[in-house]
Amino acid sequence: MKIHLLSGFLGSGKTTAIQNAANTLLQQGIKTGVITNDQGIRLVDGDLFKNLNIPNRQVINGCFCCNYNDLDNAIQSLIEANDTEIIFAESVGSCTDIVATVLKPLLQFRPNTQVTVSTFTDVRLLQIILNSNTNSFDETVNYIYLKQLEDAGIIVINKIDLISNEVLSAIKKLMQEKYGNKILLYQNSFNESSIKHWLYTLKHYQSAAILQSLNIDYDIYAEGEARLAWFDQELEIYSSSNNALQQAEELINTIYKKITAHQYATGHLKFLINGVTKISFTSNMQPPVIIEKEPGASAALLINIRVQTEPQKITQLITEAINETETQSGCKIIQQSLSAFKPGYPKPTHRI
Ligand SMILES: Nc1nc2c(ncn2[C@@H]2O[C@H](COP(=O)(O)OP(=O)(O)OP(=O)(O)O)[C@@H](O)[C@H]2O)c(=O)[nH]1
Ligand SMILES: [Mg+2]
Repeated sequence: MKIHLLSGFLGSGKTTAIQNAANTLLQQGIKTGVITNDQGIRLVDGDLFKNLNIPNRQVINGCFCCNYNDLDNAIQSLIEANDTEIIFAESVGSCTDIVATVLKPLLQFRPNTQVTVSTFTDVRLLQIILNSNTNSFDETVNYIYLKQLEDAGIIVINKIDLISNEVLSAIKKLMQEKYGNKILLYQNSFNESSIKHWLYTLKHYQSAAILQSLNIDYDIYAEGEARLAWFDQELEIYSSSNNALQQAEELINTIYKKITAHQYATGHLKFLINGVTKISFTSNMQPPVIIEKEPGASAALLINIRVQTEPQKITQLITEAINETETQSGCKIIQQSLSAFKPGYPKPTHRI
């Protein structure tokens, strides 16, 4: 039995890599399962896997480390229900200290299990942070980012398809200097051979037991977590003109435009339309989204947002975006659920 833990900053591509890796393994007949995890209650990544027909469980309301028993129950449940041989477990993108609080407890309490940890990074943000160029995140958030890298056995430098060969060569040099003692993978998570190379590395990884627990200041970590507000909401859009998907697109773009106008540093804005179409924004510089539109009287929209501001400000911004979309397009938007908060002080169940 193998458990592959994924950590790494918000929007770095963990879910994308898991989806493609799980499909590759399932096609080979290997019983594979996925555990997603985030702050909040209604989670885009969790719903996505439900609809992809990949065996999955969720740990909600906070990170694996603070909900270790829920993680363990999810592992057990996948094993019992599906005879699962390989589990990918994706931790919250603002979480760190995984080696001490998740990997080592798993090795101790599940001694017959092999465990790996891969830390994902978006190569574009990595380049900014390594070059100490200013970015819009608070220094406590950047502290978490760097601790995630330090904590890794394997660092996956992801989205290399989005940079030039020159930039890639410079990053490789820097990473070798700073993290040359770790396994460094340069990946495009949409590319089959990239994913197969990551899977090969995970299969042959033997060094989990010698990974060192981090030396980390939990006060700074807690402050970084709290700087990034969490917001999740479920909406139903009703369209008298049979254009619900068009109106979902309008609402998504209005929310994104408002977040950009406020210059809130974006961790990740995720939207799931009708349980199947995932839309992601991971920076303040993306073009508006265009979705494939079929006529429809209603559409379900699940929103997950992690940006650097106060939760009430996000709630207010979403309310304004909903009102504007209703007025401009004549649709009716019903709010089914809402949860908005600052994540609390991390209190791991175990720390070894
Ligand atoms: N171009 C490119 N885009 C990628 C790659 N991997 C992921 N993405 C995109 O990056 C965005 C975020 O991807 P996710 O897989 O949701 O990221 P995540 O790390 O799971 O995000 P959180 O769960 O919020 O922490 C999505 O728009 C993906 O399509 C990649 O290798 N190349
Ligand atoms: Mg994810």
